[in-house]
Amino acid sequence: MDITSFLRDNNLSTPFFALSSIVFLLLIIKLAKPASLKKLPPGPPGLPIIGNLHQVGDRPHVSTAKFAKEYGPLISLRLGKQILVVASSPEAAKEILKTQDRFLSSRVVPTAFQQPSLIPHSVIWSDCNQTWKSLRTLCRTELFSAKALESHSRLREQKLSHLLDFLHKKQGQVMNLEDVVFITLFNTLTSIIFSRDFLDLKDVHGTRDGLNESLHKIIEYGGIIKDFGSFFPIFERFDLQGIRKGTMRQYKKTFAYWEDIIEERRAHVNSPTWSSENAQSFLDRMLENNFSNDQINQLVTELFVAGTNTTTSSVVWAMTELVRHKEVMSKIAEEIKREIDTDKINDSQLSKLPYLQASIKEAMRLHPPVPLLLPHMAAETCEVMNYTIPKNSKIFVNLWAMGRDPKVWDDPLSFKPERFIGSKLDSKGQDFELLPFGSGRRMCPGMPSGIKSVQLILASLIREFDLVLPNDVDPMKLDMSDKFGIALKMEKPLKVIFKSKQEHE
Ligand code: HEM
Ligand SMILES: *[C@@H]1O[C@H](CO)[C@@H](O)[C@H](O)[C@H]1NC(C)=O
Ligand SMILES: *[C@@H]1O[C@H](CO)[C@@H](O)[C@H](O)[C@H]1NC(C)=O
Ligand SMILES: *[C@@H]1O[C@H](CO)[C@@H](O)[C@H](O)[C@H]1NC(C)=O
Ligand SMILES: *[C@@H]1O[C@H](CO)[C@@H](O)[C@H](O)[C@H]1NC(C)=O
Ligand SMILES: *[C@@H]1O[C@H](CO)[C@@H](O)[C@H](O)[C@H]1NC(C)=O
Ligand SMILES: CC(=O)N[C@H]1CO[C@H](CO)[C@@H](O)[C@@H]1O
Repeated sequence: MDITSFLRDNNLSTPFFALSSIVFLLLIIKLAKPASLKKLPPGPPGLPIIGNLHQVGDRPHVSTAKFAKEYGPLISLRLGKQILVVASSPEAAKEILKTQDRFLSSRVVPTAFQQPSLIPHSVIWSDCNQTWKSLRTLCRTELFSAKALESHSRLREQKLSHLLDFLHKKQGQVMNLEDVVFITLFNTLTSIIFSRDFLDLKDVHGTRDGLNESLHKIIEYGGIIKDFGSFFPIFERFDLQGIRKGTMRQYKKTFAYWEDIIEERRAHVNSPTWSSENAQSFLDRMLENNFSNDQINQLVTELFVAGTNTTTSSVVWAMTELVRHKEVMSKIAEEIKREIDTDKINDSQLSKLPYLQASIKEAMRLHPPVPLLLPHMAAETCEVMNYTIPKNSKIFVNLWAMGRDPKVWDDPLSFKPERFIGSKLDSKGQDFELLPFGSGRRMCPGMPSGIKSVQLILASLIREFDLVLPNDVDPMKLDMSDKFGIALKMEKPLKVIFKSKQEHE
């Protein structure tokens, strides 16, 4: 039967025919519609011009978690001109960090770090290009490979000994855990890079030394949330808030601390008698690769910024939870006593401490040091969970929200390391429920070093000290609220008294 006889036989009226043609046409248009016209992930309605800017606040991990509860695991917000997409479920995280990793692994560079002389040498802020690849390769082989970690274990253990000796001497006094851990980790890293300590435990408030202050200021500038240049690109180049200028000032102060060391080692490395076996430090390796001072300064500062603040945050949050949960603390202490009989704990013994490891995972679940990962950016428009993420959108993965989601975790707000005992769930980027280091091509390259440091410091402190809160404060009444920065920190720093345990006096 041909179409005309079909129409005649069924006595279809002209209006019906016209209507069906329209429907047919619409269908074609819909099918042919390019992905970019599909809809954005849902999100709260915003205001003209500023969009949702006023709704994000200074704890974006918390505000976006609230929106996710209402609008689902993939939401979008508009911050001025910028579209922000936030993933808040393991499935959404997997789509972004695995399935579409190729398209969603560029970076949005905060105003602070948009320094024309330095940004071309960045590992953290480069797109996934040749610069990024070769810097990550250099770091992987020279800093984070099993061989590199082993060759640095002596330094790590030495800095830790300094910390333990210092705390034994200071026992009974109130200490700020964050400060002493930060100094220890910082000196470990500078020893690996420059064969030198830059901070001193005895000068714990950093008054004598401007380096700590400058680094912290760089981190603060980088963490500024109300970075208007990035929301309204027409203002970007004016740096109205002085963020870019301020950061550069601190960069210059920071670089001055190691300028002489670079020149001295450069002379060595360039001398005719130099051979690779003479290399003592990561600096020597960078010089062997013909790095300019700008290249060295940028990489080193990025390693300090990415490596010390995060690791300190992990130690402090874990210790705070352990102070609150005495039964967990005692179980760890027993495990250490049972498994380790040497004078000092070394790297290779950490695998014997599964309950300690479970406790660290549990602390990272509740207090991910980098709660939204570092900002990713879409290099291409692409589709995630049937929504469109337009090119140049900024993307967050909200680890904090996933860690506290009852759909993902049983009794999510309780601190229970037991949940990881006998479970295969790990924090190394394979299990999308727990991603303190991220996953995929942008995953933290420093993870092996970060994990070892956190385990070693916690194990040693627990083994040698009882921790007591000053003024008999009830541990369960500790203020656990957090503050968003490059690393999530406690609103009120943990102040504790270290008491040497009998057998170690
Ligand atoms: C417990 C400690 C640490 C945690 C929780 C942590 C976490 C993270 C996270 C979440 C990211 C971003 C991943 C993403 O954007 O998808 C990251 C990136 C990075 N981390 Fe770590 N990190 C730690 C320690 C370290 C250490 C010790 C170093 C080096 C000394 C380091 C160097 C870096 C670098 C260079 C990047 C940028 C990688 C890139 O953009 O390709 N991190 N880290
Ligand atoms: C890599 O990306 C960064 C920033 O996006 C840029 O400054 C740098 O020049 C790029 N490197 C190469 C080799 O394209
Ligand atoms: C480093 O400087 C910051 C900010 O200036 C300060 O709060 C902190 O206590 C200092 N830390 C150390 C370890 O000196
Ligand atoms: C560094 O420069 C020297 C001299 O210009 C050259 O011989 C050497 O091959 C370069 N090394 C690297 C790793 O590029
Ligand atoms: C760590 O200590 C154990 C026990 O003393 C020893 O067998 C092992 O060789 C040490 N490992 C390292 C890397 O020092
Ligand atoms: C996306 O749409 C397809 C086809 O309509 C559907 O089968 C699939 O379940 C959807 N996926 C999600 C994550 O909603
Ligand atoms: C844990 C830790 O060291 N946090 C620091 C990270 O940097 C910010 C910004 O300066 C500091 O305020 C934190 O104390």
